[in-house]
Amino acid sequence: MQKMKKAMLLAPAVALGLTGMGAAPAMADHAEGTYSTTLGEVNNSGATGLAWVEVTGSQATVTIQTKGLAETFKGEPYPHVQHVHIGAQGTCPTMADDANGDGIVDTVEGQPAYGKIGTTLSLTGDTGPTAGTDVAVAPSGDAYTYERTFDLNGATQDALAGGTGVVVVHGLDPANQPAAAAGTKSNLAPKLPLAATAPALCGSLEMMPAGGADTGVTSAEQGSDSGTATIALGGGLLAAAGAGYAIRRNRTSARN
Ligand SMILES: [Cu+2]
Repeated sequence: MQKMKKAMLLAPAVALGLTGMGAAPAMADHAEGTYSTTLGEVNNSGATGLAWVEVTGSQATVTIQTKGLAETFKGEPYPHVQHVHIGAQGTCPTMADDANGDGIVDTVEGQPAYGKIGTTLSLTGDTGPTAGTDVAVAPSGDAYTYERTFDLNGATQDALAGGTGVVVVHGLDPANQPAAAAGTKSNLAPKLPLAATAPALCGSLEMMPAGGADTGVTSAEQGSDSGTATIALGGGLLAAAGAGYAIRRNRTSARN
């Protein structure tokens, strides 16, 4: 009798998914693993980069290295808003996606390929889509290493697990772009020129094979408190790393 009463009391909580030990772990773990991508240029930005997303439970540690991005904007370090886009093809746009023919694939024109913002890769604070155009929390300059660990929202976890997560770094140098880049306002942040929010780098995140080739590239920790970390590079990514990246985590950009 006592047992049955307890079971009846538990039932509604289980149905609502309120029990910590119930269905939750399976949901939380489905995206676990390390995802990586080589970031390729969009809009002839001339930039290059690499990105990793290590998911453990609901936590993600995101590392992004960039080179060759726009350096300054009105005399200040150029802010590069960056996101994990989700919910579309999981691919990067090409110039063929320049729907209005102005010579620039803007952020909206890229959405059929990479989707909308799932996670904002900000330096501090909110990592949701609403922080997407907040240049005050974006890494900046022509080359940076970004690293941050934060709670990854469910929609982005789902996209990673489904193979539709795409890292996009925004912000073009108007000097290297067609006139529309400077003369047209952004369709995302109307106070900014189109170039400021148009994509400059893009890469589709793919899960790295578990137990895959560990090349033993060990990060040189520089004043970090997180201990020694090793980035196991798959064969393909290692080739990309040959583009001249020192694999290191010096937290020059992420300040939190
Ligand atoms: Cu974006």
